[in-house]
Amino acid sequence: MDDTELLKQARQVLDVNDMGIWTLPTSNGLYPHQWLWDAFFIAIGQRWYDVQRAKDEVWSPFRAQWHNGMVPHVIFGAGKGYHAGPALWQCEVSPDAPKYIKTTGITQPPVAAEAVVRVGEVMSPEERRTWYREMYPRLLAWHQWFYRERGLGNGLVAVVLSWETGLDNSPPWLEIMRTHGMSRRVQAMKHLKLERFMEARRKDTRVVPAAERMTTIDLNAVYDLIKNLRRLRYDSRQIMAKHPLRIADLTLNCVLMRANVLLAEIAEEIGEGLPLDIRQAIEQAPDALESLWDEETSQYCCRDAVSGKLVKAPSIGGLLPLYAGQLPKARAGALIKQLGDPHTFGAPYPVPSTPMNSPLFNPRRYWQGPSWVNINWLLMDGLRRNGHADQAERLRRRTLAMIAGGGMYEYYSPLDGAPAGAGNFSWTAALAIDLIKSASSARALASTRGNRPTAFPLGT
Ligand code: 9WN
Repeated sequence: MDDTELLKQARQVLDVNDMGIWTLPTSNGLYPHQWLWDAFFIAIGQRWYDVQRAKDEVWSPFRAQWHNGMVPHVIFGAGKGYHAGPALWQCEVSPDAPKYIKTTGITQPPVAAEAVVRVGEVMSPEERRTWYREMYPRLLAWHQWFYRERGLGNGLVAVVLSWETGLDNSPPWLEIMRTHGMSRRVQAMKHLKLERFMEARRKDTRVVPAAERMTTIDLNAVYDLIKNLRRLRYDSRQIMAKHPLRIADLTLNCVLMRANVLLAEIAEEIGEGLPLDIRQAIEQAPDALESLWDEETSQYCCRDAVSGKLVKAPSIGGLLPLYAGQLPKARAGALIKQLGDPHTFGAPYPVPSTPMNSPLFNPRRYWQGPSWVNINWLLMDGLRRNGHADQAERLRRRTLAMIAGGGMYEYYSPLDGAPAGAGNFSWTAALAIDLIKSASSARALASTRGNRPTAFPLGT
């Protein structure tokens, strides 16, 4: 399939999923509401054919921003059949939740600043400043929420549910959840082998094969952790003292580190002074990231903030420091080596979400192996900023070939490229558009961004 046909198909998916000012992640029924980081990836594609629509997409999750600044991971609409709907979350227990719109009580990686800048790139400087002025206070309130309410005091922030990482079912979180995130109910369920009985009640596996989703035990553990957050009224002081899972997650922290630098660019362009907390977070980022490096296994890891230990089960999150900023050469080199290693991440259809030699690797179960287009996009951006434009270009071409071969799916087997998960998937479509369009417009974009700094050194 050539690029013209791919662009046409991608556009069709986005049009079908378009809800006016926001977009469904998929029209196959698996995710019938608005998801947070999906919206930002979607806008990055929409900017190429409708700037106003892209602005709406970026802005729309902020209509549900909590009073404390958090932007929720799902904004519920009229869609039916989602397995973890408003009745499970009951966010009205929190005085911080918005009154007139139902949401979940957690967040997702803050790709918003990235989307604000990307959409700003295709505007005139004047339009861009207006756009930045509109978005800056909202972004700032969210970033400040992370440090005020989830800060671990060392430049890292805590994540309290795997769903906040966006990589919901990835090995570090499976390890964490299975060792100390299982409620008594779930332990009993496992002990009494009730999994099969519970399986019949699942809604998600009516749409996508069970082998491509979380196991029933793990999903029930997530439900019970949500109920615990609800019991603590989504109050961060309570959560940071009493919730069993508080993790310095790599994916979310890497995205936040990059987002802070982009926020600084935005602030500079509109003549705003960045507050001290965010400036401090930017200063602390190199050491914070280095504290997650494990010499023994030569990889970046998540850290369990409760036990203080590194969580060593490897996942694609371990490569995302490339996206966080400009890494020390030795560290970037180690990650790039892994990216090409045929035993770990160097798969025929890039990039597996779990290394292929991990005991938890499964090519079709979500986040336990399949390749995802949004992660590839983040890696390409990181590779470029770390001086590996050639690798980024190779990944771009192979990602587009994977989409062309399999269709606009949620994820793909890294072994044979077979599509899996939900079809008609919006961020795959949007990022396919971006991967095609941005390559042909690279020079034009560089001139609209002027000489603003894009590299952020994370050590030497
Ligand atoms: C829970 C919507 C979301 C993505 C996540 C992905 C998946 C939801 C689910 O779908 O998560 O948030 O029910 O499995 O893991 O990254 O944002 O596309």
